[in-house]
Amino acid sequence: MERTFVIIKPSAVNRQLIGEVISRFEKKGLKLAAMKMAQLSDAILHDHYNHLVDKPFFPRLKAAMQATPVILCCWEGVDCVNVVRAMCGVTNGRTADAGTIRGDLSMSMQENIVHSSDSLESAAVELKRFFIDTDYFSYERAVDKAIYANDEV
Ligand code: IDP
Ligand code: MG
Repeated sequence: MERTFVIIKPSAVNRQLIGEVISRFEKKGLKLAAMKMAQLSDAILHDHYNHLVDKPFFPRLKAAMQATPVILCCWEGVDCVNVVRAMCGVTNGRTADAGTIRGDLSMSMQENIVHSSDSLESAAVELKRFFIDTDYFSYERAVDKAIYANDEV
């Protein structure tokens, strides 16, 4: 089953939205495969936001990502990389569609509640960066048979 990587950012932790974000993914039918709380180091943020390290706003972004511990999650489901990305909405909370996490919960480009992997390839790289093999759980839920038709899984 496909897996994607999510960070529930300090903007969500500070605003007591951890449960709201997890609840949206859970209600959608995605399955939690791994989850932990972490204080992100300079080194891991340089890797994770490597495409942004030369931007003028990077020091501010790094400080914002270190403002509180974050929640790291791996969600599992059919096509879940694209499903989760669509549920998060575009980067800027002010332009993200209503109904998305950022569109409903954020007014900011930087303080946008959640990170999610943007492709299958980056999901694999990001999951390796933040989790080790023993962090993952494989289990059956009572609802699993109600989430997909037989030919979808
Ligand atoms: P994404 O999170 O939608 O994939 P990216 O362009 O990969 O967006 O940027 C990563 C994160 O960096 C964003 O979620 C946001 O928190 C922050 N960021 C991106 N562009 C800006 C900016 O112009 N100003 C401030 N923060 C930004
Ligand atoms: Mg990105």
